Amino acid sequence: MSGNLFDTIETGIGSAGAPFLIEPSGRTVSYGEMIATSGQYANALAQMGVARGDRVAVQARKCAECLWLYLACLRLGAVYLPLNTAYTAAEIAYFAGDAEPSLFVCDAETLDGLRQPLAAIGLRQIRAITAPDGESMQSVAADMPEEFETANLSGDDLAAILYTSGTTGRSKGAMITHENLRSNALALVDIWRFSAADVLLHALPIYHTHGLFVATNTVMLAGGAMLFLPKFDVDGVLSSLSKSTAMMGVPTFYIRLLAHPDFTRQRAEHMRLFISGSAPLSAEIHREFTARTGKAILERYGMTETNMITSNPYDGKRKPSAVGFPLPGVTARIADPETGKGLQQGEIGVIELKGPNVFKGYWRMPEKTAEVFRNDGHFITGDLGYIDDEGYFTISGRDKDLIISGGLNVYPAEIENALDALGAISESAVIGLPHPDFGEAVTAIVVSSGNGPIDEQAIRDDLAADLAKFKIPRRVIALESLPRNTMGKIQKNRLREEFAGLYQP
Ligand code: MCA
Ligand code: AMP
Repeated sequence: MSGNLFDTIETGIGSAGAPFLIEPSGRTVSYGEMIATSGQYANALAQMGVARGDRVAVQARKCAECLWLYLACLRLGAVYLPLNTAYTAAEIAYFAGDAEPSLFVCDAETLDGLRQPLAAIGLRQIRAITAPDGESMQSVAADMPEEFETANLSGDDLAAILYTSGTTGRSKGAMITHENLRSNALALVDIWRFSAADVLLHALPIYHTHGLFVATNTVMLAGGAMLFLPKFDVDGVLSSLSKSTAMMGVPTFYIRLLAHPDFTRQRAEHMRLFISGSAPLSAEIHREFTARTGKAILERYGMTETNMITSNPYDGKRKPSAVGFPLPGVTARIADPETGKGLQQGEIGVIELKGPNVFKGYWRMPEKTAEVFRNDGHFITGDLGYIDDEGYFTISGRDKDLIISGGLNVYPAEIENALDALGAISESAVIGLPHPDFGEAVTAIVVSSGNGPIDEQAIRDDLAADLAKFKIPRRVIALESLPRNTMGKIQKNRLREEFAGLYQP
């Protein structure tokens, strides 16, 4: 069989009439319709001149049409490049300039605003995903034949590029292959027992690994259905629980559900599985959830570059604060961050792994790719952890300067560079502080350049011109100077300690 992920999806479909996508309106799209529509979208892409290996960038609100486009890219052998809807035009221009997509797809409302910055970098083919005119992806696809011969690919061919920021420098496009996605989703179907009887409550965005690959690919390979909510909102989720069997979420989902009095044992009764990932789920929330519902959240751990790495067991103890065992086919170890030498059980080191899930490298950045692999082929995650006496992996910290806010990654260096470029600030340190809703909150500690007092809101507004909202510091705190060690390095730990209670109720 071809290495094309779509062929594996199609082979596994039991009946063409089985439901695939259920929208809040009640509209249900069957697997047969999904195959037909993705064929139309693939024909539309081909007619627009998109060829195998070409990138198709997409920044659009969550909708079924984005899924048809994703599947069409798989079928054609094009490379799907989803982008966070919060990204500003300046951020988009960087990604598009770097990835050089042959087509950019966006919402009808953002089309006009993006035309100029994209034209400035030479990108001319830009379309709305849906629009009343005849030019949108949806309109063009509607007139296309349903039959499309899915490209016969190698598993090593690219399926997607997802941008991840770095601790220094520019964002990097992680190149994900068909086999990365296929192997990972098959493992997840197996260990999480997904089947055609499942209905996944899908409330995640679909521009990241979690909502796009972990959720969607797993459901499709099992032949199950998805209840496709436009976004996470507690009321929408509460009213959908009785129609679902499983949910995947970031910790903020569970924090918000627990904060709602209507989230009761009875509401959750119908669900066989709640999964959490993308950020640490506190032991407190894990226990509170079990006390409320009688069910234990299954926590798993992954990364854009690797898809899912470890998971707590379906049967057996789902340990609070632990992320479980390596997935089938994945080998993971704890290593000395400096030397890469394997450490003993119980010792803290960096988590490293090998397996069919590990990406192909960063788009056009061979040196950056080389930096994240050991000579023996292990991928270096930058997450610190240990293996406990029962073999469970536990993440204890990060060997990378990263903040995770509501499941979204923010790299302090990017925000510090933007702050330092403002005339009012001479230097800055951006840190993550404990936040009751988002887990961590982006916080800027700054030193004034002496041209008057720091106006917190003005600084936030200035940053928001170019940076996505979730990256904007919730608070900007001015100090006389930043604490430094004898080497002159800013001591972020001291700042984190000093301001630890800033967001506590
Ligand atoms: C929205 N805002 C945020 C965030 N989301 N600020 C910080 N962090 C966020 N995550 C901003 C909004 O722009 C708004 O700004 C204000 O915060 C309040 O928004 P609110 O209505 O509370 O937010 P929301 O729309 O309800 O969204 C919160 C959310 C959402 C539901 C937690 O961020 C979300 O769906 N996160 C999931 C992200 C995810 O899928 N991560 C997976 C990455 P203002 O008030 O100024 O307008 S994949 C990954 O990490 C790996 C591979 C893995 O292991 O999965
Ligand atoms: P991303 O770059 O968006 O793929 O984010 C990947 C990072 O999210 C990992 O390197 C971890 O730091 C973090 N992460 C994902 N899942 C978990 C988890 N269950 N517990 C703690 N951190 C997690």
